[in-house]
Amino acid sequence: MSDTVAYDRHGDIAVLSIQNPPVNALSQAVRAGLVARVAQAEAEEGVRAVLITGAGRAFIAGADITEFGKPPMEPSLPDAIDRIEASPLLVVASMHGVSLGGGLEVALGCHYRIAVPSARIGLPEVFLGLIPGAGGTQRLPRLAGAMAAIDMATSGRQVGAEEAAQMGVIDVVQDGDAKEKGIAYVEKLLSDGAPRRPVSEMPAADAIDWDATYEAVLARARGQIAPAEAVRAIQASVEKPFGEGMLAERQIFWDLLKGDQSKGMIHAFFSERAVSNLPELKGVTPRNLDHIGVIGGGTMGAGIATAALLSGVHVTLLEMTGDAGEAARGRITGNLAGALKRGKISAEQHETILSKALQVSTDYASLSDADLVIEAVFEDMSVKKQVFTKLDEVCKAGAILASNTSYLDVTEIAACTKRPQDVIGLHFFSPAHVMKLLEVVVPDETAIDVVATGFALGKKLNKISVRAGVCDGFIGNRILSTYRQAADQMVMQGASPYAIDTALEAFGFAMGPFAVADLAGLDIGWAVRKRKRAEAGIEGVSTYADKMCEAGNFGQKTGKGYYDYAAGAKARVPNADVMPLIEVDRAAEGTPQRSFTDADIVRYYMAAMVNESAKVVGEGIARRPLDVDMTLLFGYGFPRYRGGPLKWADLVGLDDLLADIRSYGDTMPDFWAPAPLLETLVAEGKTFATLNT
Ligand code: 3H9
Repeated sequence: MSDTVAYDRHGDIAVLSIQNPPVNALSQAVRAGLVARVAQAEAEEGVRAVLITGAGRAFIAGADITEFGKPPMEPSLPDAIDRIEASPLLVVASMHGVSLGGGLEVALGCHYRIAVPSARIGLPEVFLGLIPGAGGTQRLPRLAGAMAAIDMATSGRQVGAEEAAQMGVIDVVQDGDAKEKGIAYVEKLLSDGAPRRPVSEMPAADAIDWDATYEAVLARARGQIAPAEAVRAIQASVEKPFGEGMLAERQIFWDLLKGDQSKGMIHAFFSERAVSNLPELKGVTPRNLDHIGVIGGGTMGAGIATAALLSGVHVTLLEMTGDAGEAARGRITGNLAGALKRGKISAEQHETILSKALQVSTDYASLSDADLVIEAVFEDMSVKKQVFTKLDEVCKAGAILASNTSYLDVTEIAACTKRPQDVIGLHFFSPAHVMKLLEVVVPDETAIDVVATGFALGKKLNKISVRAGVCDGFIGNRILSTYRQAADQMVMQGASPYAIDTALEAFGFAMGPFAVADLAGLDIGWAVRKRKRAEAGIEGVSTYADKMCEAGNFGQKTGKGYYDYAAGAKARVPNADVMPLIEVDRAAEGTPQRSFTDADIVRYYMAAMVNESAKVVGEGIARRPLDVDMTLLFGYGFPRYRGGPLKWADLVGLDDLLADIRSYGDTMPDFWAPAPLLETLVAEGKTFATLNT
């Protein structure tokens, strides 16, 4: 019989212990094992109760996500849980670690539930574009009420044992070993003569205003459909008998599983874990990371310092003057106060960080002992080179010298030092203590343990780290620059920035490109354009975007950009000065005008993004398509339920996309030159996913 569910006797109790490391996912073997072990307990002389526990660090983390998309294998999870609940024996769950999704559903199929105080329960299926599919939406409302079930199933949040007990989901919370406490609890239930108590036989929860709740959840989910569908499934638990409610839940679950949103989110789940997992780093020991230096205390430097301090690292921040140093300290203090307010650190940690872990200095010599120094100074090659030359002089042997540049050539920066093997790019995203993405930019000469240390730093700082090769803009900003140009092309061809933002926000981007530009500051792009024109020897050019900046409109920070923010950042309205400036450029360029539907806008923008992404992968700047997907998801507001640009491309079909790219190229052949990798994949009938392994 199955080893994935161990069986022990403790007097008249059969103890079933799930053993499927690392997190006891409910694979087919576990489901079959549970059913078989319950039957064994029923058949054995003298068994009066069954206790279900999880071996290792969790009760059960849910259905086995790797089985999704494969042909169904018997027994199904709902059938296995029905079988457990229907047992004539008393069935009890003893929970520790997490009980998520199908794991909580197994516990809800038991007649009683005990948990240790640190246990957490949750229905995270929405993060996979799904709803609970094994009775969670039917049993949970019967115990906790419709509103509590809706909260859990639509937010996916984890609930601690005490709160779960107050909700009526857990019967007893007791500290100690889950198995031992579970056995003692079952013994007590048996001696008290406690009856079987199947949740499916409990009365349904009270009705609520279903349509209003559905609409509210739908509006909050920004295009994701699963949360609102969970409301409908919970509605079925109230309005239909248990069996029919289960069928309704099952139908919704299967429809969602077949849909693109769950495919995108499941791709994101696995890619998020795979992205920092580079085969060449296996077995490579990272260097020390106890003391980090940060050069420059502006928003970026202060953010990086904050992230490092929050992860327990000692930071020395270097500024040019005492005043600038104090301003930097003020920024970090403000960031830490935010972390304290949100409960990320305790008052004591806050105090220790400010009094002991942070040092502000104006002397390069204070970096002599740092294990790694990151510069976040002005984005200019000669300034960076001055900094690195100085660092090369003062830093100890083996110290890692990192640049936070977002565009510049890290190989060239490294070349001005005598230790190019110790130089790396660590591209954080602003605000660095909040944004999850870290691009680890690796010049050819960088030592492998330096790369490993970049990833170790990312892990320590709780970032999603992506390996990037050296090119202008690396992975993210290079692709951004291309799809931004596509947006600008559409503006010249007849779409307004507002129509473009609206279409792309409806597609699921957190913000459209022009709203993002306003947030980031229009002066940044202006400076880059001026630099590139100067490098190319072009003078006297001033586009509508330049004119907006010349008028002092840099976006949100000046109150006006593409939008007018007089009524606040969220109450943006189009800036009335912008369209007339655009009209002037359209007339001057003589670009043929056309109309764009929302779908046309999305297609044009996404085609540019996918094409550049394919070039980035084809050139080896990103190792795998999933590296691009995670970069866009965690750094650029790409909707998670679409998985990333290359997952999206696979889902919509590469041949149609290539045909569109070729058709856009009729007027701008250089910009729209198809990526060779995309052409190869189409010719071979393959998808980007085939390159992810
Ligand atoms: C569901 O239950 C549907 C049902 O309602 C209905 C069905 C009919 N399956 O995250 P970690 C792997 S939907 C397969 O690094 P942590 C993970 O990929 C499911 N594999 O550790 C990783 O593999 P690798 C609802 C899984 O300590 C390894 O385990 N449940 C699963 O930071 C370690 O994971 C969820 O959505 C799984 N369910 O976090 C829970 N879970 O080492 C999803 C994990 O090869 N899981 N793996 O990279 C989580 O939230 C976190 O993994 C957890 C542990 C909190 C459990």
